[in-house]
Amino acid sequence: DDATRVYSVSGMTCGHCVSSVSGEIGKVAGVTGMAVDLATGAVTVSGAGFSDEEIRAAVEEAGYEPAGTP
Ligand code: 9UX
Repeated sequence: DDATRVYSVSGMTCGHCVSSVSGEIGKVAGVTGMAVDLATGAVTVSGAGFSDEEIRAAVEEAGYEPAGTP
């Protein structure tokens, strides 16, 4: 099922942070698009078949902290 979910990520402070997080989330199977808002930490992920756990793991892999929904 297609889904769009919003996650909150703390610790991103520059465009390179955004690139790192986007790169890792982009590796998750089923992700077809994302938008990272540097100012708010809101990370919107769209696609099908991905899990919250996979997204959180990708955020941690990139070196940032997944938090609750913004
Ligand atoms: Mo920019 Mo982000 O120099 O951790 S990469 S602050």
